[in-house]
Amino acid sequence: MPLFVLPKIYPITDVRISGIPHAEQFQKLIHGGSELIQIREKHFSPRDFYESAEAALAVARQNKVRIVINDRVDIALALKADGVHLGQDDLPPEYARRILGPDAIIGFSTHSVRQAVEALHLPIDYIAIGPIFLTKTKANPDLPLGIDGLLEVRKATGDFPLVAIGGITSENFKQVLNAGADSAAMIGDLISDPGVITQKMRQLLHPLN
Ligand code: 3NM
Repeated sequence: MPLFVLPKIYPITDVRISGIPHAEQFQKLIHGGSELIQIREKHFSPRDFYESAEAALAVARQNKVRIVINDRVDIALALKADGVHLGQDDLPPEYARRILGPDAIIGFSTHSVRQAVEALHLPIDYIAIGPIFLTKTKANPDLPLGIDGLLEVRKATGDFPLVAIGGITSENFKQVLNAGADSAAMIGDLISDPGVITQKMRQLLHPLN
C-alpha cells in the first residue's frame, strides 16, 4: 500500500471555538484551499453530530474535499464519509477498519513515542502526535512533547504519515513541519475568528501572498 499523502495543514472544526456551524467552517476553510478537513464535536448528541456532519459532508462533496469524522465510526459509515479519526479510548483501529473497509482513511491519536511506535502496526493511514505545545482546546491534554519530542517521534516512526497537533499556530507551524511532521493539525488558531478563517487558511498554504 502506498503511504497516505497528507496536506500540509489539516484543519479541524469546532463549534464552541468558532461560534459558527461546522458546515460554514468547512465552506470557509475550503475557500482558503483546504483539501482534507476533520469534523470534531465533543458536545453534541449523536443525532446533532450526525446532522452537522451530513451538512459538512454536503459542502465537502460539492468541492471534492475529503471529510474525516472524529471518534464516530458509526457516523462515518452511515454518511459514507472519507474516514474517521480515533483516539486511544475509541473503537480500536482494527475494528474500525473492519467496519469501514480498505479505502477509508483511518487516523489515530498518540501522545508519546511509545504509543506512536505501537501504532505503526495498526491498519491506519496516519498517526497524530500531540500535544506538541500547550493547548486549551482539548480537555485533559497530555504533557506537551515540544519540538524535541516531535523529532524523537519522527525518528521512531520512519516515513509513516505523521500529523502534529496541539497549540499549533500560524507562527509555529513551520517549526513542526521542519521537525518532520507531514502535516500540522490546527483548531483554535485557525477557526476561532470566523471572519478570517479563509484568509488564514490561504496564508498558511501560500505564506507569501
Ligand atoms: N488532540 P488546538 S491536542 C484535538 O494531543 C487535540 O492529541 C490533541 O487544538 C492531542 O490547535 C488537540 O486549538 C487540540 O491546540 C488541538
